[in-house]
Amino acid sequence: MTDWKKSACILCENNCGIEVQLDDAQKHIVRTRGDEAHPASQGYLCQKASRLDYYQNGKDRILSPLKKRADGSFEEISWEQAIAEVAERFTRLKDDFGGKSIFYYGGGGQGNHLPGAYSSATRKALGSSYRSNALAQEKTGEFWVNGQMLGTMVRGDFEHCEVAVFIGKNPWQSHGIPRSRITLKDIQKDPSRKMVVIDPVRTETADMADYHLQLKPGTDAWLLNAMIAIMFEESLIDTAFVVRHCDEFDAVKAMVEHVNIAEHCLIAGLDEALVRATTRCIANAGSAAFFEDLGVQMNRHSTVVSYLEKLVWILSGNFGKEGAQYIPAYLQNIAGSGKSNRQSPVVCANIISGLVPCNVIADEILTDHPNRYRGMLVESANPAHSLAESGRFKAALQSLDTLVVIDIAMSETAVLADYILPAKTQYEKYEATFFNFEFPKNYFHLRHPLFEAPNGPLSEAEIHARLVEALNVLPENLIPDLREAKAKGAAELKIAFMTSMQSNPKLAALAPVVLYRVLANGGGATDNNAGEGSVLWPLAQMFAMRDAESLAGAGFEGKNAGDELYAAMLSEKSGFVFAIDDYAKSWKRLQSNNGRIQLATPQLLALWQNMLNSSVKENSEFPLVLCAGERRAYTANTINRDPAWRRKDVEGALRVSTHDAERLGLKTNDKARLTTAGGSVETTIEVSERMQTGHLSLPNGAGLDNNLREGKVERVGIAANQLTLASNRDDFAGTPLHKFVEARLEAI
Ligand SMILES: Nc1nc2c(c(=O)[nH]1)N[C@H]1C(S)=C(S)[C@@H](COP(=O)(O)OP(=O)(O)OC[C@H]3O[C@@H](n4cnc5c(=O)[nH]c(N)nc54)[C@H](O)[C@@H]3O)O[C@H]1N2
Ligand SMILES: Nc1nc2c(c(=O)[nH]1)N[C@H]1C(S)=C(S)[C@@H](COP(=O)(O)OP(=O)(O)OC[C@H]3O[C@@H](n4cnc5c(=O)[nH]c(N)nc54)[C@H](O)[C@@H]3O)O[C@H]1N2
Ligand code: SF4
Ligand SMILES: [Mo]
Repeated sequence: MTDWKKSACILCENNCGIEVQLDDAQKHIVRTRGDEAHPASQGYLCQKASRLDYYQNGKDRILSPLKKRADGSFEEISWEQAIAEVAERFTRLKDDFGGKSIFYYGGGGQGNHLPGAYSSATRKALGSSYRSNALAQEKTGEFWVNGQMLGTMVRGDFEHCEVAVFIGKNPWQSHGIPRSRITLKDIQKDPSRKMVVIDPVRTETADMADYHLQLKPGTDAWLLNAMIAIMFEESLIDTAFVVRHCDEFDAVKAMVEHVNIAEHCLIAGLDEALVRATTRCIANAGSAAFFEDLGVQMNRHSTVVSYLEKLVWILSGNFGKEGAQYIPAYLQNIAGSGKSNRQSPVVCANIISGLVPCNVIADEILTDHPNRYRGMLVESANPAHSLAESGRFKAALQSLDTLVVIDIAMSETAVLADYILPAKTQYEKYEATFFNFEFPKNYFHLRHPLFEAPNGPLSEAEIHARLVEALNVLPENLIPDLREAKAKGAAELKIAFMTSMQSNPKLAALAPVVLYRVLANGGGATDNNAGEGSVLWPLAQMFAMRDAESLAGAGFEGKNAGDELYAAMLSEKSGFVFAIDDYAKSWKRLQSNNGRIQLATPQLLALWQNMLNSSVKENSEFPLVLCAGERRAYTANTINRDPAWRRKDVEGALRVSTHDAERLGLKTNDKARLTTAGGSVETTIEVSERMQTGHLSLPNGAGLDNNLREGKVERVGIAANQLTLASNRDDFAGTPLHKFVEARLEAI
């Protein structure tokens, strides 16, 4: 076994720091422990991190570029041929139909965000302007609401809050806050702190809560209306905060006047006294941190719920102070502006933060509309499995003129491609994420390669550099000139780079691959050789200009602060703190027009009114509600493809309440038929006391197809999106309502 090497776990957005030992052949991860020196995770790991070798040595790895033959099988081709033909096919689409006909999907998953940075160059070179990724099937509604109210994203300070509120979020399993289980236990142990969980399921997190509002699935909008109305009725509003910092209070007040608290609690299936006690607990606390996640973001009225959730913490004065909501420093803002000033070309869906709603992509392809998408580049994503109504989405991918997939493995998406470009795994290259949202200290971690890559795969940085070169968009002398400047020193390079970008604004978009070619001439990350980390150089310089104060707080000061930050990015193998703020900083980061929080806008009010006008209807054909994709002990999207990685619940059973199971005569391990408007499957049952009557739950990421290339497909478990419909989506943001899939269940 080798020495302990540092990296990070890539199975969820926490990216906990790890130390691993490899086998003698340097092929496998044989031991894993938490990296105590990592500034965010501090040695913390959950049970999934010990299973990372299932990723590194995963099923169905692709080692050579592949081209689809007419008979549907794949032919191995050289990189020269692959790059030339992909560039040629996309160029033809661009010439015939415009670059807008080439759609880009993906760019990064739970552990890898550098590919997305490099792909921006390829997209620019192709003139491709429509894109999307998983954020547009979960977070875009919230991004837009944040944009309306605050002009930027926010997070909650769970480390220091008096009251923690989780709505549609199960951090015990899904994490999302650093060292989740330790933070949850700290709150539970401290009698002066409280935990509120709003979830129809009695989750592991709910077990720890002081207040568990176990509402009926899909009724959060009614519950939150009741809570806001209670705040008005019981004078629980932080009036001083509202007067000082907020606009449009009267508009909210006018809306709430029509809310009947008792009726709304009844719709949510909750005891009014409990809702009142919970509301008081939140509003009277010195501070409260909130986390809303998929349980509401993939559910009925999701955009309105995001809005009402924010009203609760704003009206109770929980922003810009310790233990409340904050705006973190960022290197790369993955949430975007939250603005929606563009629509998709075929169905005119709202594009939020630059992302086309995932649920309309198939509609934008399966049409004869002249502006339909005709080509697609998919990278680090598996939309054929992860997007709603996979049958129809696969048909859409197959009907494209050209589909190119950059992946490490033969995924459900890759198998449909005309060309597959094999990538190095996240442990064979420099890699990082921009999931760093902590505050007042924020950190960044560039991971160094653990393994030598096998012959064949390339990093995305190299793939995009080759594609951009093949598209003939770089001025001939640019790279030699910049390399010459680099040889003279960092200051010379900076001047030469800035001058070339200013002289030709079109070049700025190609900067990632330009810098990769200049900074990363092979090998490891040293002062002037940054591997795939090259794209961090401009991010470091821009952060130094944008947020010198926070950077100085972390010890990077003076005119070379940007260079020093970049050097630390390359050298700090456990990650490091790049920004330290004080709590008041969130106020300076507000991006609303007048520096005040907007409690209402005409669009928000219109959505809210629509929700209040709506009603809850029973569906006699599908009387149950299925949560299609919940996070469990051994789920991790489709990052680990081999079902054997799960230590338990290998198949991913359908969880059914005791009452429903008795009614249907079902026991754990029985088979049953689950039917929705989208499909019908046979599934294994787990009777669970955690579930309420009428509610069913399937895990996410199960039902993967192994052995796709050989054609002898092996599938274990249910792929949740066999059962979902793309039309089951939020009216405004277009995000799927996967947590509210009407269903019926029958014993077999
Ligand atoms: N183990 C594991 N962790 C993960 C991931 C993984 O695949 N596996 N994926 C990561 C990713 S990509 C994401 S986006 C996050 C998601 O993290 P979460 O959002 O926490 O994950 P989910 O389990 O999908 O949904 C959260 C909760 O919503 C509840 N819920 C269902 N219906 C309703 C409802 O009507 N109202 C309310 N209030 N709640 C409801 C469910 O019971 C569940 O407990 O997790 C990340 N972490
Ligand atoms: N019904 C239902 N559907 C859901 C959800 C749900 O709860 N219910 N959850 C949704 C959520 S929140 C999310 S985030 C999405 C996730 O869905 P996707 O965004 O599609 O992400 P993954 O499934 O993780 O797929 C990642 C792909 O990247 C590949 N990969 C891994 N490492 C690398 C690399 O270094 N380079 C390249 N090029 N490729 C790599 C993997 O092999 C895999 O094919 O799923 C969503 N789909
Ligand atoms: S899966 Fe567990 S160990 Fe891995 S990053 Fe998430 S919380 Fe950390
Ligand atoms: Mo996600």
